[in-house]
Amino acid sequence: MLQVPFSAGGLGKTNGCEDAPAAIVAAVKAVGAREDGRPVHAETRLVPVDNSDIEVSQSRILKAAARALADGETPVLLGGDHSISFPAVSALSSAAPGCGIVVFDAHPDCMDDFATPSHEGFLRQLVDQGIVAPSRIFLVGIRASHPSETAFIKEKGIRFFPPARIAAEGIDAVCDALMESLTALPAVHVSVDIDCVDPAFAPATGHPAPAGMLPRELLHMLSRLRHLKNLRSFDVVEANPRLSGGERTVALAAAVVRELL
Ligand SMILES: [Mn+2]
Repeated sequence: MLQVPFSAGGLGKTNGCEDAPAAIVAAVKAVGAREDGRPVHAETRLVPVDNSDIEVSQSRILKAAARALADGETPVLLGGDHSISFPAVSALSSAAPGCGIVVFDAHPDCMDDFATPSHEGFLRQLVDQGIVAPSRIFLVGIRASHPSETAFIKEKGIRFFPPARIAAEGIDAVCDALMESLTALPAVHVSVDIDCVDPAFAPATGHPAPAGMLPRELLHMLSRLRHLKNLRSFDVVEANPRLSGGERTVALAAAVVRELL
């Protein structure tokens, strides 16, 4: 696990997310096994980010992820705000051109940033900078889009699976469709923004959106996705231990991480 205590990509709305990596690691170690009983190895490294310098931090995150990939590891990045996915995916895209990305999130994170990728706009920048083709991006749990984001997603043909579709079609049907698209790709990154889950279960996050996924739905999808042979890296982001309900949000983030290790 790579601890990435970075919150400066949240435009002031994610202060406190820098406390999440250490809290998640502690919660992972406290249980120490996946739900099926298999022990998890909670080896961690700290990525030396600087919360007063976004660009320096992003380049250090990229370097850490690239090194892990080069060493044949499957990096699991613990954020931090969602902007850390930009360097994480950039590293995978260099190592495995043509890679895809699955993002579990309440929001599409496709706002127009104009500057360094933020937690609201990292996905748009991955597309606009040609780092990931929109046809290889899959959004799960989306339910709170700005009209400009909806327009961007539709124009680019990015596929998305809102909670309403999961409710109507069933979790396994959605998972089957997703996995069929993913198996052919050279590599896949999975990003879990904890706000994909309903705020009843994960309240301590910067932009909670009602009527989200159930924790069980998320864990079920992840337990299926982890069987893909081309899954090469992960991140878990946007938990904020300083907000109300921080403990149960961190505990859920840790449960997600354990399923991915
Ligand atoms: Mn997000």
